[in-house]
Formats: sequence, C-alpha cells, structure tokens
Amino acid sequence: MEMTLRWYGSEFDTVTLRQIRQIPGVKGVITTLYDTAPGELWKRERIHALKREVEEAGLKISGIESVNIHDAIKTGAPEREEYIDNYIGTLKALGEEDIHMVCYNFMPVFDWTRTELARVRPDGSTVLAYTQKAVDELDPERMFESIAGDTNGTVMPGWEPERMQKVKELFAMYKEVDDEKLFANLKYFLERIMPVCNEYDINMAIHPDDPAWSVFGLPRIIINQKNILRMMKMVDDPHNGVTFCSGSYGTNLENDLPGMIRALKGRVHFAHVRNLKFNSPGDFEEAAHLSSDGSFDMYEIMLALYETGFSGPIRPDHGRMIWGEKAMPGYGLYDRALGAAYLNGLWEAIEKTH
Ligand SMILES: [Mn+2]
Repeated sequence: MEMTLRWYGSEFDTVTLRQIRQIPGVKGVITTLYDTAPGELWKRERIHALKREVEEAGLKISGIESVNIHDAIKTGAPEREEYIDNYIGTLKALGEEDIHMVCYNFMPVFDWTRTELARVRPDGSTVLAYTQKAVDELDPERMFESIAGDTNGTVMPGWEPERMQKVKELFAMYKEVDDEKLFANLKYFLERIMPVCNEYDINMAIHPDDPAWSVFGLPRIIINQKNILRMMKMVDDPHNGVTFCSGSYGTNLENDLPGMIRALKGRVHFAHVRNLKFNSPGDFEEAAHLSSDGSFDMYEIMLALYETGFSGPIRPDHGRMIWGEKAMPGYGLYDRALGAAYLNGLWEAIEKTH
C-alpha cells in the first residue's frame, strides 16, 4: 500500500504540501482540480502544473479524487455523449501525465449526506455526524442550507453552491431513474471509458454511496457486496474497480467490511480507512481512527487489505477537528495525520507478523 493524504490544492486547502510531507510515511497526495465543474474537460497543462507543484514539495500524485460525473451521464440524458467524450479526454490527459487511479461516484444529487458537521464529542473534538431522524424531518431542498452554514468558510466537495442552487432541477432529472436505470447508465458509462483506461492503464475506483442506503427517495446502488460484485461483472475489466471506503460501507452495520474486501480481491484500487461510532443504527458519528474509539475493528480491515495483496493508494479519511484547528470539516491536518500514523503502525505490525 501507499499511504497518502487527500489535498484540495493550494487555493482551497488549509493544509499545505509542506505539512503533508512531514507526516511520517506519507508519500503522495490524492488531489483534484477542485475548481472544475462535473462534465468539464480537464486541460493537460493544468494537470501538469498541479503535478509539478506536488513533486516540487517532495510528494507525488497517487491518484485523483474525484473526476466527478455529470448528472446527464447518471440520468442517461441524450447530452451524456458529449460529457462522456469530455470524461474520456480528461482520462487521456491524466494518463499522459502518468496518473493511473481515478476515484468517482455515481450518487444522484447529493454526493454524501451528514446532518451535523460539528457534533461535539466527550473529548471536546468535533465531528461529522448523521441521524436518520434528522434526515426524515428535513426538506431535501433545504439540505444545502443546513450544510452550508457550518463549513468554516470552506466549500465542501459535492456541495458546491452553483450546483446546489439547482437542487430542484436535479431532483426532477432523477424522477424517472430507479436502481435498475442507474445500473444501466453506469454500465453504459463504464463500457465507453474502458478502452481509454486500458490504453493508459487507469484504474477506475468507484466510491460507495454515503450513507449506504437510499436518502430522500433517490436511488442508491453502490451500497453492498452484492451490488458491487454486480457492477464489476457487468463490465468485467480489471480497470473497473472500487474505492473501498470503510466509513461509507460501514454506515450499514450489515456490511461485513473485512469480508467485502476479501470478496473484492484484486479490484480494490484505492482505500479510505476510517472509523465510525454508532450510538444506535440510525445515529453515527465519525470517530478517531483507533479501533477502541469507534465501532469497527480497524486491525481486521487492514489485515484484509494486506491479505488480499492490496498495493494501491490508501488514505485516512475524515478526521475529527482537534487542537483548535479551523479547516474544512473532516479535512483538518491533525487528526488525519494521527490516522495515517496509526494505520501505518497497524500495517507494520501486520507485515512483521505475517
Ligand atoms: Mn470515502
């Protein structure tokens, strides 16, 4: 595995490459052109400049998170052809810059859903949290306002204001799209992009839906082992793989996380490893990475990655906000650095005992 940290670029991130370089064992960043809109063609010069900036700081680009998918592709609208062509062009440009892993998701309307961005935990840290009760009581069109009020002045990925202004239109676009249609649209997209992925050896790593069930009546398909195996079989190419995100699959307590990693052997191209603390099945908060702080056995997750020969980039995921840091919720420096150190420690111990 290759330990990395997500970085949004010097214009948007409160964390610097210099700081990331000083986290022991972190060799690369997972980054993006954060100011591009879904569906836009990425210019090779911009990717090249980003790569140079990262390399000058003594790091590498280990992959892209994310190249977002335009809603026309997810809904199967006629304009999807143009947006898929753009996506292929972006993949080609990334491949030419020697970047070989792309994370994306296929979630309708909302990228991820939390109901609180700063729940206070007993130790005084603040974390993202979710309660089903709050979602059930919320008007989805007002979801953005409640999220936007508490972001420490940052723009949250997937919650870009320009996109969220059109949330009514977005809901209308997905009116006729059920799980089966969404699967078919994903298949169509993957079949179109696989040739360029093969040509440039680009691993596509679909991120699970978060939470791993339907919210606001919208279809959700990347939620459990059965569905991801279906997704891999419907376009059976090694470049069609997954981001194993323990915090997203873990929102559904029926998902056996180490078991899923084993079932996906060879097709896990990227790993997000973090812990959640469940207060009840419909109420969870993002805990520290340490097993004993949350509900997951992090050792078993790392062991499953090790035993399946996982060699891709891995990153700690959403951290708690601690030590007075002000950053994008989930994406401060301190707790993610602690997470990286902890995951590196688990990995070293597993390596030495196997
Ligand atoms: Mn994730």
